[in-house]
Amino acid sequence: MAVLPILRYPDERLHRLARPVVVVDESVRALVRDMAETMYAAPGIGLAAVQVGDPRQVVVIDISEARDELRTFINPVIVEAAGTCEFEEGCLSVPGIYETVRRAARVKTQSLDERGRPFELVAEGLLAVCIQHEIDHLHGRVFVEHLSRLKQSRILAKLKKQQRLTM
Ligand code: GNR
Ligand code: NI
Repeated sequence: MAVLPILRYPDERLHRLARPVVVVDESVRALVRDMAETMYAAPGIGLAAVQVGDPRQVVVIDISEARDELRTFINPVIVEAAGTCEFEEGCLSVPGIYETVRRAARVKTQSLDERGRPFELVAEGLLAVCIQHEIDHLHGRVFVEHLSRLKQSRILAKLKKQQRLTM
């Protein structure tokens, strides 16, 4: 097990399309374990493999208070979406930035679990927000890309300043 380094926006690798997992084997399960450890250490409520530089369609989420309800989504797709909601989001790849994003209020997803078995999940509230945020990552999209261009350029300027201060 290992805590992996998390890529920071605007890293070009965060904008690549993730590839579907063909066989859920031990290497995928090893990635899931490292991603879970990385998410809990951060701490965050979700993590997509692209954020740790892995091109596969793998997501882990745990929105529980006790941090003991790990959910794994392999090749997740949204098959139904309804309603809209607005939620203040953050991202481990965009540290220190919190902005309101509008998304579907309820989604139905189809995925494989860590044993390669298909499962469906109907989600609402924070879980629905988080699943959409993570599936965006698999499509090379970071949450700030839902914001106005003005907000995006302010965020980029702020991140560049942060980076100068920590160098
Ligand atoms: O830890 C996280 N918190 C969060 C809060 C509101 C909406 C989405 C998220 S996901 C984020 C972790 C992360 O960056 N996942 O990709
Ligand atoms: Ni994120």
